[in-house]
Formats: sequence, C-alpha cells, structure tokens
Amino acid sequence: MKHFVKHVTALIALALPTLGFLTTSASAQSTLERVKARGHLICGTSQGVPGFSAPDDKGNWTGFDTDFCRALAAAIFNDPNAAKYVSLSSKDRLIALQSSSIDVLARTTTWTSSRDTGQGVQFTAINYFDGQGFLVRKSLNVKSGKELNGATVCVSQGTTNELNLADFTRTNNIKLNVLTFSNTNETAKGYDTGRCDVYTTDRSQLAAQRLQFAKPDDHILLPDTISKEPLGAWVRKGDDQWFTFVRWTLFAMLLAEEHGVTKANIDEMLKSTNPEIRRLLGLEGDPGVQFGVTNDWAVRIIRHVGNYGETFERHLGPKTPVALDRGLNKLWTQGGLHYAPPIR
Ligand SMILES: N[C@@H](CCC(=O)N[C@@H](CS)C(=O)NCC(=O)O)C(=O)O
Repeated sequence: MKHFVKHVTALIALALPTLGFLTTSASAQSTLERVKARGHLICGTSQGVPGFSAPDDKGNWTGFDTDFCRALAAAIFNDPNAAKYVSLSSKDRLIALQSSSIDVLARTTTWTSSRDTGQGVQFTAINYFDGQGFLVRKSLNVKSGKELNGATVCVSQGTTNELNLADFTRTNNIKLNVLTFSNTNETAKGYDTGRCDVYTTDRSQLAAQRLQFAKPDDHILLPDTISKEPLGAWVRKGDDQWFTFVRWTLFAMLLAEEHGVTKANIDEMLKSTNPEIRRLLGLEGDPGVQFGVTNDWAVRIIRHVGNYGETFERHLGPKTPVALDRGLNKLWTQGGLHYAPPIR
C-alpha cells in the first residue's frame, strides 16, 4: 500500500506540469483569436523610413512594410485598414513582440540565428533581400568603404549594422570611430548635421533616409555591400497557426505576381481555369481555412493591397522618390531570389 501511494504521488507529480500546460494552452487564446476578438491587428512598425513605413500628411502609415500589415488585415477582416501601428526603435522592436505588445513585427528586421533562437521570437519569410552599405558626403571624395580608415560612423543601436561594422573593420584592418544612437532619427540627424563622416545601415534604408536630409544630392551611396540583410516579418514563437498564416500571406502575394494576378484583374482571374491560380484564389482546396481565415484570403489580399510586385512598384519602384532597383528582389522566374512554395 505504502509503495502504491508513493507510486501514485509520483505519477501525479509527473502529470501535473503536463496537465498545467494543457490547461494553459486550452484557455490561452491564439494570436489569431485575439486579433479577431479585438477587431484589428497590431503591427510593429518603424520610426519612419520613406518607402518602407512612414506616416503620410494625415498620419496614416504607408509603405512596402505597411502594405504587408494591410495584407494581413485584409486577409483576416476583408479590411486593409483594420491594422494599428506601433512605432518601434531597432533596439525595442523584438522585446515589444516578445512581450505581446504587438501581434507581428514588420519593420526592416534582419533574420539571424541569434534572433531566431534567443528571444522567444521567430522569423517568418524574406520580403526584402538587402545588404548593408555606407552613405558618405560626396565632398569626402572616397570611392569605397575600404578607404574609410579613421572616419567617424553613425549607426543605430541593437542593429545587425552595428555588428557588421565591427566585422568590416576587423577583416579590412581599418579603424573607425563608431557613434551609436538609440533611434533612427538621431542616427540620421547625427550624420546629416555633420557629427559623422559616414552613415551605415541597410542600403534600402540609406537610399530612403537620404531623401530626408537637408541636401540629398550632396551624399553618395558607396558601392560596398558588406553583409546579407534578409528582411521580413517576425512573430512570437509557439503559435504555429499564426506563424504559418503570416508567412503564407507573403507567399500568396509572390504567387499572385508569378501568375499575373493583380488588383486590376482579380475579378477576371476568378474565372481562370489554371489550377494553380484556382488554388491560390481558394476556388479549389482550402488552405485559408487551415490558416484560420477564409478560403478567399488571397483574393482579399490582392483586391485590397495587390501582389508583391505591385506593392514594390507603388512604394519603392522607379516612379517613387526612393527608386530602388528590384535587383535580388525580382521573382525567381526573372533572375531574382523570390521563390514561393506551391499552394496545394
Ligand atoms: N536590418 C537591420 C536594422 C536596420 C535598422 O533598424 N536601421 C536603423 C538605422 S536607419 C533604423 O532604426 N531604421 C529605421 C527604422 O526602422 O525605424 C537589423 O535588423 O538590425
């Protein structure tokens, strides 16, 4: 008997943590349930990078990253405006996600191993292939980063850029005076007001932020690309459905571009007999329902926001002030790196 009691007690002790875990997960709402109950998505965004995410004259966020939040809101609510934005500095962004102040982080954030393993957050999929560069004054008269020995460089805290800069000086055996700032406005201002000779961050952001400088034409982006910066949206770890939904929202936008499905022709495309288009648009199969949304989720995204190429053109393309080359961000069918898996 004594032995039996001991055995049962041990069993209960063993079972308790498991039961505790089951109760918590059964009662805790998933991210998607919380978003639906709240009636809007909370999207972590930048502190203002033209083309990527910046408030317009009326204070509405707009840009390529903002469009991704709009796509998520469109898929969930059939309303791209059902998203609110929380502006976050580089050093605060992952903590804000981890502590559930936001549902998703969509703000020029590089995928690295330590971020993916260390902070309770998880990368979804690459929406922009970037690399770090250097912006300098033309008057400095340098042609490459390797000529920057002795220069003072402005960089934002908590960024991969800070770390890559250290690698760059090490591998090239040069000395730089590094000035770090806790948010992007100060970093950019630090450079523009002459506290630094060089501004370093992802090349796309240098191109965008340069437009906000007093004299944009006085500056030049050096040819060096000193790192890989695969950027994209982040979610919290432990919610597989939300993770899958967020990454497939990007894939849907890429697949729409690959198959020529646009904002303008979506109604026509709903009559398509192409099986891949039919699956994308939820006319066959039920991927949407498996992500916790409706089967016409991709139709909602394309109707309200457009395909990947359309949002790129709208915010970053040649007709915009940022005018970034599509480069690596072309689809794989056009010599680029974007390759979305099939819906089936
Ligand atoms: N991709 C880099 C970050 C790039 C970044 O955040 N750059 C700074 C300097 S421009 C920044 O604050 N960007 C503006 C913003 O997103 O608010 C990373 O993930 O660490």
